[in-house]
Amino acid sequence: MIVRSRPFIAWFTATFLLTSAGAASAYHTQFVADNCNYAAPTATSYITRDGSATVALRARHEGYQWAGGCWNDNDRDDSPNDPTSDPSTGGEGGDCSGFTFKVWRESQNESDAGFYQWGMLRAVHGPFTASRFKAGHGAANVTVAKSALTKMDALASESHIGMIYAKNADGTDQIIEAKGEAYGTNIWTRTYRGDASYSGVRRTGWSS
Ligand SMILES: [Ca+2]
Ligand SMILES: [Ca+2]
Ligand SMILES: [Ca+2]
Repeated sequence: MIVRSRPFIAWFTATFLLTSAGAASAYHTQFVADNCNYAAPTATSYITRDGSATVALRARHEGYQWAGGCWNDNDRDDSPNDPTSDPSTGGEGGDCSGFTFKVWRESQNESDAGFYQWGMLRAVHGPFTASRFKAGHGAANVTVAKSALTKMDALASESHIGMIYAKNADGTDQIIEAKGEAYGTNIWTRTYRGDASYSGVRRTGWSS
């Protein structure tokens, strides 16, 4: 028994240490610390719906970070399985409102409706929660009837916001959104338009 137990203990210890190391590196992947920057945004004179869709698509298949706003474009979640609802985990991705803020080229100054291009790896969330977008807060944002919504407008509830990538014939939409820690950022068919808890929101000033 003694002869047999020693390898078992060694195996168990090695496995336990590997498991612990894996868990430790999944939490605090250091994505923001290792990859992101705080460069000033580039002021631009316009915004187009097709251009913003292209910007949004780069975030597709990347991660989700509560209160985050920095991602790369390698089509994998570099920071999976972080604790949820923790703004300090420093993982890859925007949250729903941070993603919308960047795609809509908004200013951190809420009274400025101008266009500011933020780099993909620029860590920024902006001042708006989903609830505040829903209420049309900020000079750049207005509420609109859901029937008037078009590509790259948004549907927002008190706790979530997603942008319309395409409308489906049956009244649902293909929504591009930073959905959550377990889901990342992607396009899904959603019924937000028919859901009374969601309202229509638009970024003002599209040139096309
Ligand atoms: Ca991508
Ligand atoms: Ca990634
Ligand atoms: Ca994450």
